[in-house]
Order: sequence, then structure tokens, then C-alpha cells
Amino acid sequence: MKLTGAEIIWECLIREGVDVVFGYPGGAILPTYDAMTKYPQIHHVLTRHEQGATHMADGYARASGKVGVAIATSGPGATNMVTGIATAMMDSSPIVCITGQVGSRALGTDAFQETDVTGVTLPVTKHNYLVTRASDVARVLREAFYLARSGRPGPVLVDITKDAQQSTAEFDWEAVAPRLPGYRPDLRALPSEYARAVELINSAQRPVILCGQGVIKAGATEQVLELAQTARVPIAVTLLGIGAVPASSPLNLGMMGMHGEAWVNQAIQQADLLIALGMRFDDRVTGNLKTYAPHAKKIHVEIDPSEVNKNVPVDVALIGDLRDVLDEVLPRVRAAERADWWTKIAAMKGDSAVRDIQALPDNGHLYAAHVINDLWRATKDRDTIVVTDVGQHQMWEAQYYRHEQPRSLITSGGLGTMGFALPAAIGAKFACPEKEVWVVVGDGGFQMTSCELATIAQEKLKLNVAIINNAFLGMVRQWQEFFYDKRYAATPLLGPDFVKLAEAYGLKGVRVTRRREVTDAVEDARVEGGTVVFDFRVEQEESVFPMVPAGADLDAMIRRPKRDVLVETGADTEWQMPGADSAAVSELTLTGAPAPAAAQLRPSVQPAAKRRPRVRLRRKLAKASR
Ligand SMILES: Cc1cc2nc3c(=O)[nH]c(=O)nc-3n(C[C@H](O)[C@H](O)[C@H](O)COP(=O)(O)OP(=O)(O)OC[C@H]3O[C@@H](n4cnc5c(N)ncnc54)[C@H](O)[C@@H]3O)c2cc1C
Ligand SMILES: Cc1ncc(C[n+]2csc(CCOP(=O)(O)OP(=O)(O)O)c2C)c(N)n1
Ligand SMILES: [Mg+2]
Repeated sequence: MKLTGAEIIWECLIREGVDVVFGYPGGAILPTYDAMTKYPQIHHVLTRHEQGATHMADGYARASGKVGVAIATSGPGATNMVTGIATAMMDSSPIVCITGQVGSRALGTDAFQETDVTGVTLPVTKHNYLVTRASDVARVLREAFYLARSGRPGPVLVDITKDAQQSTAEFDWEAVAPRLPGYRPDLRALPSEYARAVELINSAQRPVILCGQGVIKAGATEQVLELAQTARVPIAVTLLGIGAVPASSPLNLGMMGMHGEAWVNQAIQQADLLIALGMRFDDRVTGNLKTYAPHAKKIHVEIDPSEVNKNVPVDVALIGDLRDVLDEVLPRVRAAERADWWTKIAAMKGDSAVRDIQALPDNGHLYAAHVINDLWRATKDRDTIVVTDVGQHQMWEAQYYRHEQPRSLITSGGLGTMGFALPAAIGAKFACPEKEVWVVVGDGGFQMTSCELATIAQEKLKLNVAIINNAFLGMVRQWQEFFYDKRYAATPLLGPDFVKLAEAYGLKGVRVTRRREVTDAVEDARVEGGTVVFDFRVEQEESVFPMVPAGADLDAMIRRPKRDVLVETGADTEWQMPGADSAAVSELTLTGAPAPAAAQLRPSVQPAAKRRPRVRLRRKLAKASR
């Protein structure tokens, strides 16, 4: 059958099982948009920015496990995609980006809206293509989908010249099955490596499983739990591994790393064996590499050989898909109790729990941690996806929302892309329309892609958007507080009235300034048919604890100062924290700064005298290392 290159694009997308694409038109991609009208089975979502289209495709991919698709025109359309592509690359998210390109004869002439987008995206794609003939479109697109989803997933860009879209070619889907002999997503470990790994597991006294996003991608939750249960190995999760094993499982200690739980980092530092499953030893996870897990042998189960021995030298690497590898390992793992190790961990946990996540009566202030924790309580019995942006709110979400399901937290980990959450949540909603989708976003990141509220309105989507509004670029402010003597250069943040902004898009806006209003507000949002945008006016100068300063030893954490108490949960209002002295409580009541009503329009750094006393970093570090 003879079709135009543009028609072949849509035929291929249908055969790849694509039902929705996110895009923005322009001259060089116009033939493809024109052909789209013949293919009503694919829903096109008109975004408000091409970055949004890539994050939507990414959010769709992360929520569904399928390949997400984004489309843009040449030049500025394509370059606007770069941040979203890099975000997907860092977190191994399978997306295919299709860009229009100037006509093949004009290539290299600085033609109108010409950018060498394959050159630009070479380092941030798993692979990319420039297609100049209609006859290559089907083969390339089929390869692109295969590459995006196989092995270690990732983004693939296909740049198609305008004449390749306009001219015709024979379309034969069967004839273009991918044949890529140099691409080996199916590598396997040797029997001797399996034997060594099993021996290390069976002989370990203090093992810890490091559970990463690869567990979610492989769908290996049950096997990981079986390994942990049989051999009684505690599990620590990375930020992107959250949800891979239920937060409620007694085997799951919680998050590791820079803002991980203190006892988790301590357990890793004291372990004699780390079993790393689908995680890549990011620097936010290891801290100082020289002192990382000094007593531990290391087993690394990884699909991508280039990750092995990259940051952390390991004793055994088992290359392959986690499910296949664990199928081999599990029958050979001996049941064990490891009671001493669990007793030790329980002792560390008790100490940290009291210091870092303290429960106190509601004192009238609104802390971000409250909002997150109340949100968790109100939504935990629903099938909920939370999509977070980047910053303090992202870390509080990781700490105070307890995820039970894989793919229930979607967040930009590796690139840490502000502006990710709102568009990624739109993609997640298209992937899982039956699920309740919450956006947890800072006032800074929200303003980066808030134009996508118009996409929400046009598509009549039901989302819930929780803006954690501290009138600061909070995470940067925290670093300035700890490491730059509180010189808040360029971090106080002016924002619009978010309630009015939501209303301007025809959505509902709600402002919440008090703790006791949170749960009702969340419940009200449920019964509301359309999207609700919350402006949660939270404490402005709160910090995320614990914190491993960049490059410090993993267990040299800055801990929440004892006097700096934080209310943990809504249900704990009658509960007195053991050992919480009344002086600490009254100090908080006296000096904790309520978010002023007009904070939004007057990004104020409170006068020094009114700020809560803070311990300087040197003292904190000295204390932590003691
Ligand atoms: C402000 C901020 C603070 C952060 N703080 C923390 C923190 O405190 N703690 C923390 O953990 N992270 C933190 N992060 C995130 C961090 O930067 C990394 O993104 C994260 O640690 C990576 O987690 P991962 O290795 O599990 O996932 P990925 O980076 O996605 O790596 C997954 C690995 O699994 C492999 N894999 C994929 N599929 C399979 C399969 N089928 N079989 C086998 N292997 C597979 C991949 O090849 C890859 O190497 C923070 C990020 C930000 C923005
Ligand atoms: C696109 C982008 N620019 C800059 C940064 C650096 N950065 C990391 S966190 C942060 C502050 C985020 O502020 P906000 O969105 O208000 O969230 P908060 O930390 O206050 O919760 C900044 C600027 C980034 N991660 N991404
Ligand atoms: Mg903020």
C-alpha cells in the first residue's frame, strides 16, 4: 500500500498501540498534522509548550509502563523538547519524540526554523534518527519504539524532513521488524557469578537490599519481597524506587540517601552486604564514595552493563532483567532469621524516629509535611498517583506520603526538573483515567509550566493540584541557610494569586492556611467534577531533615534540631510527644512564622529577630559526626 510519509507515521503509531500523543504543531510538521485528521483513533492533546508535551509523554510512560509519544515542529519546537528528553533519559523513561525538520534539500543552509536537533539531543537520547525519505519512516519508527522500551528504557528522537512526510512510499509493516545486531538488551550473567552472589547472600550477617526504580520497571516487586522475606533482609529504597515495595511492609525501612531516613543510611553504612537491585548508586544516594558502605561486599543486579562499577566498585554483577535474575537466585537463597541485625536496626530506628519525625499537637501553623501527611491519610484508600515537582515539597512527599503501589509516585529524580509535575500528571491521567491523580508542586516549579492548566481545561481533565506555597525557591533557600550564611540571593519568590489564576482558566482555586482545613479541603476536591488547584500557604522557612550535605559521609547527616519540632500527623492532635518539653512547644508557638495572608504578593524574608534560631552548619556537622 502506497502512503505518504505522514500517513505512515500514524499507521506505525497505531500498530505500536499508541492511543494518545502530546504535541504542538508548526510548519515543518504540518503534513503530519494534516494527515492526523484521517486517524481519529489516536487522540492528540494540544499542549501549551513543547516541554510540556515531553513531560506528558514521560508521565504517561511512567504511569503505564508503555511508550509515551510527543510531537513538535522543527527549530524552536524541537529545542523546547530538550529538557523533557533529558529528564526522560536520566530516569530511563521510554518516550518517542517525533519532530518535523526542514526539507532535505535545505538541510545545513540555516533555513527558516532549522536546528540540528539530532546533534543537540545526541547526549540526551538513547538513540536518535534523521529521516529524509518516506521509505525509511516505518523502519525507523519501529526501531525507535523497540529501542525506547527494550533493555534499559529511554527516549528516542525521530526527526523527519518535511519532504519525507509529503512524498509517498510503499508501507509494509511486517517487512520492517527491527534488526539491530549491535544492540544487545539481552545480556545474561554467568553461572559462576550467580554462584558467587548466592554465596554472599547466604553468608551475610548484616545485608541490606537497595531497591531502585529498576524493580518497578521490571515488575519484580513480588520477587524482591520474597528475597527479603526468605533471607530476612531489610530493604532500603531510592527516591525512584519508592512504591516498588509497600511502605507498610515491615521489611521496608524507607528511603536512603541525602534526605533519606537516618536509620536507613546508618544501616547501609554498617551493612556487610549490599544487594543493589535496579538502582545506579546516584551521588544523592551514596554521599562520599570513599567512605560509602565501607564494610559491605556489593552485589549489583543491573540491566545496563555501563552502570556496573561506574560509581561504586562491586564484588559481583548480575547483568540482566531483574525478574530473570531473581528467578535464578531465589530458589538458592537459604531461609534465615538475622535477628541480631534486625534488633540493631530497630534500635537505630527508634532514635531517629523521635528526632526527625516528631509528633506534636496542632499548633495552628501549616507545615508542608502536614499537608503531605494529611493528603496521604485522605487518599491512601484510593488508587492514587502522586506526581511531584522538584524541591523541598518533593522530599517531604517522599518522607510523609507512604506509597504502597509501584508507579504511584512519579517524580523527576536524575535531572531534577522543575516544571515537570503538572504536565507529567496530565500524561499520567491519560494513562490511568480511573486513578485519582494529585500534583504536589512548589510555587516555583508550578510557575514554570502553569500554562498547561489550559491543556487541563481544554481536555476537561480531573486532577488535583497541591501547590506547596512557601513564597521561596525553598530547596535553594535551605542550602543558602545551611551553607551560605542565610544570604537569600534570588530565592524569595513572587507569585500570582494562584486561586485567581486557576479561576482564570475556568478551574476551581482554593486557599488553605490552617492545618485543620487540609483534610476537608482534600475531601471537597474529590466531589468536585473538575480540576481543583490548592494554594497551601505553608511555613516559609522550614527545612528538610535529615540532610547529608553534598559529598559528606552518608551517615554524617544534619538532623532536625531537637527544639525545632514538627507536627507529624493529623490524627495526633491529642498526642504528646514523649519527652517534648513545653519550652520547645511554646518556642515554636511564639516564633514559628505563620504564613501571612499577603505573603503571595510580598515575598518577605522575615526580619532576623523573628526567625527561629538556627544552628550553624559547622555545629550541626560537628554534632552529626560525633
Ligand atoms: C532535590 C532532590 C533530592 C534527591 N534526594 C534523593 C535522596 O535523598 N535519596 C534518593 O534515593 N534519591 C534522591 N534523589 C534522586 C536521585 O537523584 C536519583 O534520581 C535516584 O536516586 C535514582 O534512583 P534509582 O537509581 O533507583 O533509579 P534510576 O536512576 O532510574 O536507575 C535505575 C537503574 O535500574 C536499571 N534498570 C532499569 N530497568 C531494569 C531491569 N528491568 N532490570 C534490571 N535493572 C534495570 C537501570 O539501568 C538503572 O541503572 C533526589 C533528587 C532530587 C531532585
Ligand atoms: C529547571 C530547574 N531550574 C532550577 C533548578 C534548581 N532548583 C532545585 S529546587 C529549586 C527550588 C524549587 O522551588 P519551589 O518550586 O518553590 O519548591 P520548594 O523547594 O519551595 O518546595 C530550584 C530553583 C531546578 N531543579 N530545575
Ligand atoms: Mg517554594
